[in-house]
Amino acid sequence: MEKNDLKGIHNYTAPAGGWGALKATAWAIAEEMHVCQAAETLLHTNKPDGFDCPGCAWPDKEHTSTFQFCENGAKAVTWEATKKRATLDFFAQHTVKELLSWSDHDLEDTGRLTHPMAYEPGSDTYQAISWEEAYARIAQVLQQQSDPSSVEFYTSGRASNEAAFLFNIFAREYGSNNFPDCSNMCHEPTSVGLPKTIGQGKGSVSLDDFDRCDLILSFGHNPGTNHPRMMSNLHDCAQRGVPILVFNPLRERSLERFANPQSPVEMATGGSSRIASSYYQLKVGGDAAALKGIMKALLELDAQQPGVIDHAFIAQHTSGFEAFSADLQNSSWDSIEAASGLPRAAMHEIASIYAASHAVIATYGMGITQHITGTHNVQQITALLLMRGNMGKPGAGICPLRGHSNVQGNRTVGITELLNPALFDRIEQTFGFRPPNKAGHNAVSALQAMSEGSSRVLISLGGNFAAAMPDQARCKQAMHNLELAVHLSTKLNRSHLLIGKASIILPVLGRTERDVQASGPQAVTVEDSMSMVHASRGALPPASAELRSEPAIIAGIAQATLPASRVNWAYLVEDYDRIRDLIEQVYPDFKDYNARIRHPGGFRLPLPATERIWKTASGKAEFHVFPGLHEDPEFTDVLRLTTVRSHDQYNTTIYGYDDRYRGVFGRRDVLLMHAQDMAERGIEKGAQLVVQTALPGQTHRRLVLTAVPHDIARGSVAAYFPEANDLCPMEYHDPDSGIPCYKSVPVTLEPLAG
Ligand SMILES: Nc1nc2c(c(=O)[nH]1)N[C@H]1C(S)=C(S)[C@@H](COP(=O)(O)OP(=O)(O)OC[C@H]3O[C@@H](n4cnc5c(=O)[nH]c(N)nc54)[C@H](O)[C@@H]3O)O[C@H]1N2
Ligand SMILES: Nc1nc2c(c(=O)[nH]1)N[C@H]1C(S)=C(S)[C@@H](COP(=O)(O)OP(=O)(O)OC[C@H]3O[C@@H](n4cnc5c(=O)[nH]c(N)nc54)[C@H](O)[C@@H]3O)O[C@H]1N2
Ligand SMILES: [Mo]
Repeated sequence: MEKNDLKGIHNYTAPAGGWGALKATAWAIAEEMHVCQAAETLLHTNKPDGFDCPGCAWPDKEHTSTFQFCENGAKAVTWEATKKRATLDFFAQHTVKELLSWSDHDLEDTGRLTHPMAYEPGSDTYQAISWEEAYARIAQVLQQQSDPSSVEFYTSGRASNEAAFLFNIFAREYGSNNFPDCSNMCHEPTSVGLPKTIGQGKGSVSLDDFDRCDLILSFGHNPGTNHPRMMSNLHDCAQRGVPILVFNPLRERSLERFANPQSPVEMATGGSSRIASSYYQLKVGGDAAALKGIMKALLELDAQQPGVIDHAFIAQHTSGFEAFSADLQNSSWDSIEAASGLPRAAMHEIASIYAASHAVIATYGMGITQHITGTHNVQQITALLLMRGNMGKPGAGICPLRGHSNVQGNRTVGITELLNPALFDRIEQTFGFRPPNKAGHNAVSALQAMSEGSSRVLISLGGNFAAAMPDQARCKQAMHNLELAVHLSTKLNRSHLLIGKASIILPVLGRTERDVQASGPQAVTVEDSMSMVHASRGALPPASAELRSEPAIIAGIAQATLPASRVNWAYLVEDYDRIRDLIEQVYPDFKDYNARIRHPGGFRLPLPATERIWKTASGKAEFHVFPGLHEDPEFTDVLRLTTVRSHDQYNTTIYGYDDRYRGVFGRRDVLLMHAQDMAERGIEKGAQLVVQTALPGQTHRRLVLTAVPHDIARGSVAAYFPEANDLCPMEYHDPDSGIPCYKSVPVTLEPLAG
């Protein structure tokens, strides 16, 4: 690693992974856990009789293989299984006002929450209450609401299927369809865009397809940090000689070179493998234009060499291709180049590589979804695949990289604000009540309702809603407006400290911990990003004797709130098999649920597109024209700010201050910029800059950051989430999916005065 003259900034030139990753794991363990317990715990991660890693939603083959080393998985596990505790004494000694001045890292670093607590305004502290008292207080506020749709039920994607299902049934019986959830900030464009194109809101590939593909197109994700177990699959593909084309404005080290900690040879010899065969540094927000360019080049190639486009597949399986290709023909190369930041020659080159391949997987993450064109972006990737029949055949398909380890499962078992008469019929048949006939709120509309005062209560099943959302000033005000906030959490975070009239923290068991109910130890289930459902069983003793499981807490609140409930809550919680039997009644895809999760590796939910069955309005896979190229009207002299995760964080959980592969150490206050963009503006390395949102009426949004030259596309700048969230206004979201545009905020820069 080369030193740089700016504090904490280095040039990282080694491959990603390797011994650095092993060292970082050892450090995380030493910091958080007793070493013997750590070894035992990590060996239980992603095993048939163990717990599902809370780190990400990437699948494991059969869930049976030997221990898969994963640095960031180890951090996620040890952060939860930490020996540190945020005790009642701690809360007695620190007022909420004081804690608000602490960093996100320091808040969570206090350790696991140990006791149910309520906010006491007199002392401005959280103080112990009993579980029964907590349930009674929550029930009282809920029962007093004249309109049940004034209550928001937020879900973060770590909740199990069992917890999410009970949460959804409780909310709907209570009378609310308000389900803001972390997926609204994450893969909502996938959930909205894919059903309209291929008839399912989920990916279509399995791990076996990675063994059979002959080309991978990787758009806007950073797997060395966020899906480290995927690196093994990419590494295997690269070693087989599969070209991997990467589309990313930042040069991410793990997508260039990777030393696989699973490979004894690479570890012993200090060797590494190339990952990307070509790296295309398009502009932030340039994907839709780049995709159009590639598809336009493909049409041109087909005119010269008929057969490049799979016309037979298109005729038999798709609709809308004529209008779609006419739009491509009408888009000019000049405008495509300007909007994508890629030269025409690159798009021709990509089209030729694509045309020579027969089984292609396209992978994508937040670099695609968190845009005003997020849904269009997803649909353009699908269109590219459809043009050569790369859907529903071995080695081919679409692979959205889901975020939280069970975010996909949460949606499958009912966390959705949309009215769904077929689902409501099945809920009515199963439980004897019908959910209300009023569409609910997603994350953005929930926060709008809270800030306007029409929503009065927030119940959060995990997560850190107010810190993860854009527009921090609005989030704070929205939280302060509430009559009651209830947080089911493992650790202290900022949302807990934004207090309205009343606030209650309920400490939960984590994935790693034993969950024992009346019938004995319980397993929960989760769905990974390839639609495999499997069991997860914790192994560690609970962090505190007071902890309760998420299903038990939801049942406790429900029982207290709805004395005449149609659901026998206590009975369900005694044995989670009973919850799964009900999930199966409401969702027939879970047929033989309890039997099938007892097989190692679990089972795969049906994915019709994998069999070329298209559950769309037309019964075919559909091409959707994206009539534009740009994110939104261009502004003069603006840069596009993208907000990304460092290597040392899990969303709003900040493990530490290093971002090893980007060469940033001990700080997070950086604005990564292209050296020429700095030179043109007379910005020196290390200059303090005021970053200002350039959207009309939003120029009051400002943040001071330090300019750091980085290998990033011209016209694009990057900063860390969540620090930069206030630069993104709530209204700046994709109109189709509602996802906030965290990845392309137009900004201007000024030197900090003085
Ligand atoms: N260790 C760890 N693991 C995690 C998480 C974590 O925070 N830490 N979070 C989990 C969650 S909830 C999620 S959703 C996933 C997130 O996983 P990712 O999708 O990898 O998340 P991001 O860090 O937001 O990075 C997105 C990538 O997109 C690139 N990018 C930015 N703007 C653009 C653009 O306009 N176009 C293109 N093509 N690329 C762009 C960035 O340079 C970056 O490489 O990871 C999950 N796993
Ligand atoms: N600017 C910007 N903003 C973003 C993003 C971005 O890329 N840029 N990404 C967005 C994305 S993809 C997502 S998914 C959201 C994340 O939004 P959230 O899911 O709401 O946030 P997290 O930071 O994952 O939540 C962390 C908290 O979850 C709690 N927790 C951890 N484990 C458990 C558990 O097992 N049970 C319970 N009940 N609680 C638990 C802990 O108290 C911890 O403090 O952020 C979004 N915000
Ligand atoms: Mo996410």
